[in-house]
Amino acid sequence: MGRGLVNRLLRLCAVIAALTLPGVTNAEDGYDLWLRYAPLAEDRAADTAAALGPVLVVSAPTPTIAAARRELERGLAGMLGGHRATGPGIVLGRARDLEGDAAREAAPLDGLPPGAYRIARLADGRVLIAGNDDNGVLYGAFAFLRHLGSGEGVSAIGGTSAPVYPLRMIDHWDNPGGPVERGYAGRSIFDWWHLPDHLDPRMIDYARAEASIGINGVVVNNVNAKAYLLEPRYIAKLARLADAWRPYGIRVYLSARFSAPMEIGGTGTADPLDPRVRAWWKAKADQIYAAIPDFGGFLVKANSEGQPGPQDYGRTHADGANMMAAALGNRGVVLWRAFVYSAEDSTDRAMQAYNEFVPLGGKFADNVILQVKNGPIDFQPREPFHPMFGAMPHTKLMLEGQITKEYLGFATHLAFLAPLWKEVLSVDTGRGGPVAQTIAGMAGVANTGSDRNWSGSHFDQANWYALGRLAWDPSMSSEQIAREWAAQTFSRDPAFLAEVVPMMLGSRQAVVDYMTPMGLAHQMGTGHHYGPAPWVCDLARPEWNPCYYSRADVQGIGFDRTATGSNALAQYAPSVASRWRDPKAIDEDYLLWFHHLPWDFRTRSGRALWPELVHRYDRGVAAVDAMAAKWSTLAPYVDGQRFEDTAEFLAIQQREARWWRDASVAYWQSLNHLPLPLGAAPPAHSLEWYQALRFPDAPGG
Ligand code: BDP
Repeated sequence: MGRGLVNRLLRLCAVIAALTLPGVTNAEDGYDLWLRYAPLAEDRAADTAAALGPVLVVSAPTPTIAAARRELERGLAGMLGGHRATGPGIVLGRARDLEGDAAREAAPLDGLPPGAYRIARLADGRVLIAGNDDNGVLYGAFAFLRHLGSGEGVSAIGGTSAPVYPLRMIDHWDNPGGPVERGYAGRSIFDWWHLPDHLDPRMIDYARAEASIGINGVVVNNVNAKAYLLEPRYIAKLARLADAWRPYGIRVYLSARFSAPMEIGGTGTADPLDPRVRAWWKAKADQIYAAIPDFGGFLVKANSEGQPGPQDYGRTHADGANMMAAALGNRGVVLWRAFVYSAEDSTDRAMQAYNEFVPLGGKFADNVILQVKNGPIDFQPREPFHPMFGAMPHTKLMLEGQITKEYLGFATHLAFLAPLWKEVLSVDTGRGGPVAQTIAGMAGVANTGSDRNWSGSHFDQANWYALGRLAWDPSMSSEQIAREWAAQTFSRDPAFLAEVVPMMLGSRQAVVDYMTPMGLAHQMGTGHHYGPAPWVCDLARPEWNPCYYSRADVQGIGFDRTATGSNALAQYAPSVASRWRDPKAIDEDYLLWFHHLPWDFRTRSGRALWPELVHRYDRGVAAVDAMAAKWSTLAPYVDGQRFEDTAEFLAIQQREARWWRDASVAYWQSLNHLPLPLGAAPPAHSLEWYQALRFPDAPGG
């Protein structure tokens, strides 16, 4: 019997076993995300019901307070099962509306930023959920449910929490017709066609999900934007969404095409210094604010990958951004993307954004925020942090992460991204502290789509969740995020969490290992980025080619970014650069990002570079096998459909991890002509076989 068949039989037995266990239902499809509010264990439910009671709202029932109350009642109804809450009650409201004991308990909220909340137990046994504004009340309600849902007892729940960043955003790369750029979860969730007359109820569940993790801004359309989204008919549609989401503390933003005044305004130019252009944007902003008084602002991708921008008129990014910022005034912000690299610029692509933006430091208006990807290339499985972080102390920057896994196996591969973002947030820039301290906010490129489970896979919901949690508090550990997500989403059983949390925490490193170990990057297939294509070297622009990044040949591999090469290292603070300058001292996760080395370079394991690389590819494949084996033991804790969905995806990941490893090894061998290290399996197919694979149907392109 083959391994595949054995695995399938084992899984089938596990599913049958699970269905006979109490507490595991079979009717879940992932739609409820982490907001399932599954019944607490019998004892816990009884205790909790006795400790809680009716929700007593002390503030005027604004739509946000009403939403908080509804959510509490819904969550408690779910988690208490059949038990009636008979305790003294839950006091819910804004701090300033509280009196006596409750007001005293809410005092720590004084001076905290918008959205802060406090949960406490009053002397008379009532639970207090107080916010320092309406949104704080809502966030407090969700937090209370999250604690209960993660398995904490009422008496253990309490404390004050405030968002670290004012900007906590989700950027959708949704195109209005339905396709989602780099989307692997079906089509867009936004039904522009029926808006504004019909609002899909899913939009409310969407807002609940975002609010539950503290997201307070949503960009509804692709950065490669269509100008017509700024036309009045779309403003009306957007206004309906804004109205629906306002109670959930969400402001809407639009990706704005820089050439829109020409395309839909007849200005004949989009030159940011031209008075007609300036007047057009001002009038456009006024028109939007008339319909959406709390419109968040514009996200702009300019002079990047063929998008129009101020440089088309000999102007700078600051000229362009400031012009749009002036149109918004103090009503909103311009999120100007720093993801730029140019066909005319032959310097190392990793250096181009820094080169273009850092000289403009301090020249941006107060309501401009530069949105910078976590690393200097493009959402790779691992990149060093972007050198712009910390390098522009007089300009606001925010971090952009990609929740949708364009470069990490799409929705199919299990890769928990909190460790990726934490790695960047916590690294010391050498210029004013860790990245987390140099930024004004976080944005994540959405992974949502029309799939029932929203994210294309059950475990990819965790990445959406993690982005929100880290934008609220970047000091949270990946482990804590994984634990609370898994408890709410699957099972609170400690035995389940003890297995699934470590599995999640190791999953991203596994992807790094089997795709692009030791600092390799961008070895993915052309266009769609699905699967390995390290051999591609004939595309028109050098930096579109995987060979540009690997620089592999008969002698060695890696991109020399030291002084003997592109000197990208010089863009980092001296304290950081000095850590990375020496290939013997650098963290080997970044080795080939910064160094071109001979295949026989001695790595820290004692192995030469070539066997070390093969070792890491194999380690990645083995880690996926281990995840699949682990998951197959977890059926007793997970409902049938979600268990099986995940098991099937893990089987795909096992196959594709081998594909990545084998195709990469075969290609490097064709260059270095070195034998495989002792014990390493030869690739399953010839290099030509891998090179001949084509994927015209790959999603997300
Ligand atoms: C790249 C994607 C491309 C995006 C671009 C961006 O491949 O689809 O438009 O980033 O961030 O990762 O603008």
